[in-house]
Amino acid sequence: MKTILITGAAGDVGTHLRRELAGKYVLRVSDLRSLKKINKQEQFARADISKFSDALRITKGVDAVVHLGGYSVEGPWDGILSANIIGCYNVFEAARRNCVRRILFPTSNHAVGYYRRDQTIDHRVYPKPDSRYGVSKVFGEALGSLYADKYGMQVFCIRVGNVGPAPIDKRRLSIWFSPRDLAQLVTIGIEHPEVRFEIVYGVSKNTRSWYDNSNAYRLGYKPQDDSEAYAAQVLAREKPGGDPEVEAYQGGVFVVAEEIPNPAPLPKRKRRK
Ligand code: 15L
Repeated sequence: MKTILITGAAGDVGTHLRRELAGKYVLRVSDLRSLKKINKQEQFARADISKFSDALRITKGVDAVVHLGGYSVEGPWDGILSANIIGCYNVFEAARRNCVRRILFPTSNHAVGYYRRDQTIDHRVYPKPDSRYGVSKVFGEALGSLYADKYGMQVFCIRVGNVGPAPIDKRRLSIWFSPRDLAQLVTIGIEHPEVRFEIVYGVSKNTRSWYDNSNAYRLGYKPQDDSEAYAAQVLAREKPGGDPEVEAYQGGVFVVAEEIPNPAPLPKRKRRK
């Protein structure tokens, strides 16, 4: 059985993924925070990926990395820099030094959030990040491209929409990613024999999608879910009006967001006396 490192395992996406992949892989689950529950066939490795020594330690001896760790929303530049730029570099470089060839990088719809909602975009479009967070995801994609070309690593970038049991609002009807579709696409990223450098969209087969996800389909992705089943109830909850700027762009509120507090703050360290 392959051993897969999941960084940022305590977050929402990590929690869904661990549940869905249980029993298929040995999961080395890593985070700054403690995990509420550690399952059988999971190994917990606490790490601060902004420290290279931690990144080296957790990537040792694994078959692939799913790098979820870091800020998952807009935030202060210092935090984005340390977790998503330095941390991301550390994970790629540590994996390379530990001869781990395959990295899955769950990037984000916010790497391309400044495309308009009336546009359909594919994996070849020029990045248009909608936030500093989005810029950090573009950085990770670019780093993946470099490590694939320069070092022959196998890099699978998933521009994740919104993962959850059901779509939560109108925008998410276009970018919803059900947990079982997430698990299917991640499994393709781990197992597909011909991955060199790929960008795919991490979304279900949503009727209202803004993406041409043909690259994922080419690699065998067959999503099982469509947000349309929830559309009536989601739209009934929607308030009329709204900021035209937010409504125009795929990134939604991220195009106007400034510094949102980190949902995964560093644990308070005890002061040394
Ligand atoms: C993301 O990239 C975030 O990680 C997630 O928290 C959601 O905000 C999602 O995008 C979204 O666009 O809904």
